[in-house]
Amino acid sequence: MKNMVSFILVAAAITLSAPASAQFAKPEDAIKYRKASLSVMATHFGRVAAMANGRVPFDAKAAADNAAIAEAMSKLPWAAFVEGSDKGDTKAKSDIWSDSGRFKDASEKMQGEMSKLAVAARTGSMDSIKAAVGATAGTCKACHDVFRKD
Ligand code: ASC
Repeated sequence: MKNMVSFILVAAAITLSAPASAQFAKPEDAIKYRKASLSVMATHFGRVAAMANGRVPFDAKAAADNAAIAEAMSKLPWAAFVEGSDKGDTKAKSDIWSDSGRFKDASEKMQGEMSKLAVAARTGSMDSIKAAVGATAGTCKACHDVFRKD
């Protein structure tokens, strides 16, 4: 039993620490994956933002549900910025790989603000949601300004 538990832990550690490139057969697959996860994130973030901006009536449950999905999605794109996926159907700038520390920092800022938005949405406070939507959108833009081609 102890051996079995050890085996499972070792297998999980190897899987989670496998190079990101090993999770995608081709660079195009990684590009598709990160675009898809960013697109789903933007869709659900946008639904919360629409409420915060008064374009859509406020619905506390919908805001919390959408923010939770956006938060989950915010964790996904980064493993798909694999080496060699700067070419192809992508607006990713090569700085993502040459200045990877700065890119990681930018991605972590966004994830942090998106998590705060999910917390704010669970409280149901429109003022907190508005502030968190603004802060989150700021982190999206900051990263796009530096790392995305027009
Ligand atoms: C969004 C979205 C982005 C950001 C950005 C913020 O809703 O899809 O990329 O906000 O426009 O400036």
